[in-house]
Amino acid sequence: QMSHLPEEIRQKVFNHPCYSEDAHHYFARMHVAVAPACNIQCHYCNRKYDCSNESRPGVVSELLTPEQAVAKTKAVAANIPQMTVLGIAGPGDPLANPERTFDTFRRLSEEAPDIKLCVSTNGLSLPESVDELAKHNIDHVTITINCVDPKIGAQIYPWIYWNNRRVFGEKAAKILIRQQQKGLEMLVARGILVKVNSVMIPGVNDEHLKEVSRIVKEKGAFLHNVMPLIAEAEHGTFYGIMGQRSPEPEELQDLQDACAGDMNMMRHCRQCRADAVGLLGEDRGEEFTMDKIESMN
Ligand code: CLF
Ligand code: SF4
Repeated sequence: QMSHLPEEIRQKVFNHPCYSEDAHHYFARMHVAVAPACNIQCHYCNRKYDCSNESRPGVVSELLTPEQAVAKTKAVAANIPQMTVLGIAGPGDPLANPERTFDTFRRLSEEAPDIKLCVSTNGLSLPESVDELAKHNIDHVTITINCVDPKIGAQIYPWIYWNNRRVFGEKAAKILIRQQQKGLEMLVARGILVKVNSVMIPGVNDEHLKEVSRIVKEKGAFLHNVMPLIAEAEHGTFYGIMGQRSPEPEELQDLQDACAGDMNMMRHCRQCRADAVGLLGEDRGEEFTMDKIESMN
């Protein structure tokens, strides 16, 4: 998969466990859950759990202050030598918590300069955040883009919080889509690598995601990660309650194959917790809870 990429991108992603399928056997990532708030509502989220734009729903991460996040990063880096990437991916939207997110990045770029920084976002606040992201040397951003059509968007996002008020339905979806696309273009123009995540929702955006894949590739995203919706009634999400089904593994694979004609596809995503630690699929978060870190010193 890496061999399809231009050399300059290959240099940047060879040790990023999400961005290179080969790398995920040898290099580890960690997440720090410093971002509790969110500025939109997705029908696959009930906000009690980690942001499902990047994570498996139904999981609750330990919320950290930026200071605790740095202590955790140092403890993990000292114990897991393969640790190359730190991501902020929740439990809400990192860019809806700009003080906490950027304070964490600022401290880390000073105190742990060898670690690559990564962030994932729903994209609503992305355009206004691009300068700040570039300033902190973030060279990888993930945007969750589930649609480019507001009619479909209105079936996924009931509302967004925009200019201090709630906006609903297609009007909301239109603003979100515009911000995501603008953010994508701005990041690419700065040379910041963009991966796009999409949640595959059968009967809602499954066919549409082929168009999404084509468009984000055209705009310069270098990797597309189509993840399955996980909708279970006990998670209390709108989709869960409404009985919306998750895709079958074969449906997901067929869609990934259909998109792969135009785009590099990620197929090894593990839908990590917002406080995940270690190699993908080997979550060592339990070893690095704050009370354990404090007792290490
Ligand atoms: Fe984390 Fe996400 Fe960065 Fe990776 S995870 S912020 S890009 S460092 Fe990776 Fe986990 Fe899938 Fe995310 S396997 S959920 S794609
Ligand atoms: Fe939930 Fe994440 Fe969607 Fe916000 S962006 S509503 S935290 S899934």
